[in-house]
Amino acid sequence: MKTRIFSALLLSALTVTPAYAAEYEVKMLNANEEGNMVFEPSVLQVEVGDTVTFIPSDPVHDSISVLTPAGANSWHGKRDQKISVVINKEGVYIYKCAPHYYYGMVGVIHAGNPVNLAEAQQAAKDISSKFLMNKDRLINYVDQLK
Ligand SMILES: [Cu+2]
Repeated sequence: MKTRIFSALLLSALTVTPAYAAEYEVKMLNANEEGNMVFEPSVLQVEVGDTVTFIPSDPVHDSISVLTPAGANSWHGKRDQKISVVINKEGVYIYKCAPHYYYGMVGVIHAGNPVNLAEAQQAAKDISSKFLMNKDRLINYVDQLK
């Protein structure tokens, strides 16, 4: 019993220690509770140094960065393939699925302070004006970061 409590304490200590870079997964989906053609989670908070992997859970999706903070890694995933990205700068990242861009299939990652929030808000407006559906989606995602 003592061992079990100790293990639980050790495990919780490890999960809150920032020295360990975390790994996150974002699913590329045809639909979920949020709607059609959607990333899950659509807004993801990470720390600088963490890795985000995009998973082709449903077919005909990809992940391509649209806006990244200055000096940050950008990415260009291939259709139906997994891609991992190290989030190396703090700020807001916006990415899209190319086949479903006009459906509003976009997502947001943010790390640390949203240093480029104003730029991200402007980009969200510009990008959303091109969408044929889910026109409020990206603006709502970015609004969550204020
Ligand atoms: Cu897609």
